[in-house]
Amino acid sequence: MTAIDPNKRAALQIEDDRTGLSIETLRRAMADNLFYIQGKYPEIATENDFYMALAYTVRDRLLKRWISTTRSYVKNDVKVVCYLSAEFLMGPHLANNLINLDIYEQVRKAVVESGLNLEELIEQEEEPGLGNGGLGRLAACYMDSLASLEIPAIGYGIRYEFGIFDQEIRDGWQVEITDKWLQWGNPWEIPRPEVAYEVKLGGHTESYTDQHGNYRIRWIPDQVVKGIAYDTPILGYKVNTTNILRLWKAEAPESFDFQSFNVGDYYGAVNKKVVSENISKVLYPNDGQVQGKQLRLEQQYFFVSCSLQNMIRIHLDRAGKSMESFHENFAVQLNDTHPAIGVAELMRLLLDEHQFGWEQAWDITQKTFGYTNHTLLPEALEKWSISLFGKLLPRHLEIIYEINRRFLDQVRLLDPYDQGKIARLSLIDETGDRYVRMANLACVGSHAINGVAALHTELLKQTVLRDFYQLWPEKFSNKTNGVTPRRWIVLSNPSLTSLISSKIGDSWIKHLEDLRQLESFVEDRNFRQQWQQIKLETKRNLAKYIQKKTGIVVNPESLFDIQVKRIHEYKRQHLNVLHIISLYNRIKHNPDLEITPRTFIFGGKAAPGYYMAKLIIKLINSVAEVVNADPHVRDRIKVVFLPDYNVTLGQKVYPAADLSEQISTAGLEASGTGNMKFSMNGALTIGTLDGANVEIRKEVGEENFFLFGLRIEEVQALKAQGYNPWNYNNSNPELKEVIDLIASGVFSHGDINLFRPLLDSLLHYDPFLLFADYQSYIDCQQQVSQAYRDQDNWTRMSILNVARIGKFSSDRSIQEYCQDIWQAQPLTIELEEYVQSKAGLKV
Ligand code: 26Q
Repeated sequence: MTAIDPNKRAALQIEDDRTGLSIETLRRAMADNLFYIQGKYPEIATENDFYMALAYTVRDRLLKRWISTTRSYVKNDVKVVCYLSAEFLMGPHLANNLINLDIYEQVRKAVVESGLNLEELIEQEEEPGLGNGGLGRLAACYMDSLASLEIPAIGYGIRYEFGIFDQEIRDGWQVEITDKWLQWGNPWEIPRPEVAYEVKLGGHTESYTDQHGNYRIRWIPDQVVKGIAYDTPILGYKVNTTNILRLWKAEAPESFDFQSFNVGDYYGAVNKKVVSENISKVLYPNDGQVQGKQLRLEQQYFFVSCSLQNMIRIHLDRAGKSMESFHENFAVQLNDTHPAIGVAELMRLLLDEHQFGWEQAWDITQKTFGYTNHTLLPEALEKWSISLFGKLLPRHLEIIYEINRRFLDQVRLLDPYDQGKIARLSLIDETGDRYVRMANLACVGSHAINGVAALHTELLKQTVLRDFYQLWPEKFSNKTNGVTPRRWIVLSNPSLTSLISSKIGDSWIKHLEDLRQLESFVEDRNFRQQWQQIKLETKRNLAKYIQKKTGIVVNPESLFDIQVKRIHEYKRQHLNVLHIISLYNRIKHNPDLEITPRTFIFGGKAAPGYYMAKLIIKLINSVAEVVNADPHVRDRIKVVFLPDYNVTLGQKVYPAADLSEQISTAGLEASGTGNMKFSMNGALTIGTLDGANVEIRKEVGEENFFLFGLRIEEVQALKAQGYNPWNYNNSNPELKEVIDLIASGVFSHGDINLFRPLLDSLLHYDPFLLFADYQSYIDCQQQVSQAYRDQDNWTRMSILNVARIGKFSSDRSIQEYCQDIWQAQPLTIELEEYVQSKAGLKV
């Protein structure tokens, strides 16, 4: 062996500290980052400083993979999936990256050797709450699966300065606190000030004749904002593929500052900056009711325009590429209608900036886009008043009129006499005030349209998108949602993960269908005992957390009955409450009643302007206050509302559940994804035949699922015939007693008016049919209680739920999207050692 040149030895050490995975290297790298990035040494460092040092140590290990990935994509001329979403609810990155890098254990040891605790450092991370609920979290699970399946992909969205509000409970009411997730810095993002685009707003259009004598349109805006890219690397599980989540921040362009400065209007210049920055300031916290606010349309257009301009730049930067082949290199998926303005924007870019003719531009546009619908609720269908739309996006309105003119001409040829159909298909709603219908724009501008569960897709075809389905049945398909087992089992439930892997190996983490092999252990007593033991251990952990956060002491041996999700009338948290009060009444009537002890756990945020949802939170807390304090109850039932439900809390909650509440009125929950997370962690479901519940029940077996409530056809029939809640109330004494008790003021310190709006709605015009499903729900809960008494058999059912849940991996969903909609192929990424040699660092 020849001696190593001392200069090279120094270089080797630098390289190793950035990429090495041995415990000693990780420990040294952390110490180094603490010093050189945080400017601290251990004696004065805060817990957060240590977290940052570790986060940068992990990020260093992502960067090499990221650069190799990007270079490979360019070299191989791949097709890239672009997932456009106004929301990405990613959850904390640190632990997830440790899992996907497969270095959790090494890092734990390195952290211990530094005198620290890994779990405590992980808890330091403030989660990026850039989404409301299901739709945003789905986008995050899909980013994990795309990378894990080695599919080239970019997630495009908005870098909100304030994400979903933090929730506090004061006197039983929800109080919203601004989410300052960026206050301690974000080590996972890399700002790319050079990746920036101008986005025009307002103004008017003009026509002109270009140098070839063609008639053209020019858009003269009255405002321009600049979008700056912030990139977060998204590493796949045990692969090198590292995709990008690219979020746009809005700023004022320098030119505007400069103009105002020249005329001496310094204040005006600064003010323009403030107005521009408003666009990416805050996430709209309502996930149902749409409001038609101008700022929301500005947000949507802003991120979509930046994203499409970015794709075009990437495309044209590739040697020999022209816009004619754009759709061969980019598949753009619209996550609901929030980015649907992209259809008009791509048309504008092709027509006005790239001088395409209409037919060719339209052909490229339709081949580029796919549209996923997430709701059937009419109030959630986005529409924008023509006047607002035309004021903000005058050129897009012209383009939409032209799309509509050509589209409706085509419809008239097929069906000239059906005026009703033409009015329904039109991109413009002219039934009253005129509006642009974003779902219609998304449908005509896409080659593929999908719902998010089998039932939901069927309903879409029969109801809101019926006319489009009749026109283009071939465009429609179902893509049942899925969730990533990396975050929702491996990361959140490590004990269950080891038990499963000790029996069947760990292939299931990438191929969730392999969990089927667990079926052969159902009759293994020892295995069942271990399974039960793990459930108890996770329940103890949650019990500790509950006590720390709420002061309520719960019994880990009781049945943990959990409903966590956004608070909505259609999700019927208040039906759950009616059951609790029914049990309470039974105990009051018969103090020695033998009932299965239960802990009812709720969590979820209400949209700040949704009064009824906030009243439901108040009701839950009020019932909790009375029930938990009543000595007659003797701890047989406990009610807990966990404040500030988010991804981090979800990771603690799903593993600890015995019973998962999925109790929406049939036909109203498009899919649900929490239902999948619970089941994956061995909870049994009580649920209606709604959304993905239908498919979950089919997979796990009807005997392992607690079904209740009206079916969709029965809901429709009941509504057609006229639903009369009074009939149920008057003929069901137990129900009447519950309602009367709430009305009496027992839960509101004697205030008989507090819950009146809720009771009025239930008794007079409840579209969610609580009373119609009440008895069926109560009976079904009785069966649950019975079943739970046979712990051994309950455990069998729990194991079978996990063994048969494989279909609901987001890997399966993404594979279906790739095959049927995106035509995207995987590309295996090899680590390129010469990355560093180019920079002159390799020895
Ligand atoms: C729209 C316009 C203006 C302001 C806000 C919005 C907005 C924002 C978020 C509208 C809807 C949302 C979120 C919807 C959502 O989360 N839907 C859920 O999507 C899940 C993933 O497909 C499904 O599992 C759920 O069933 C569905 O409710």
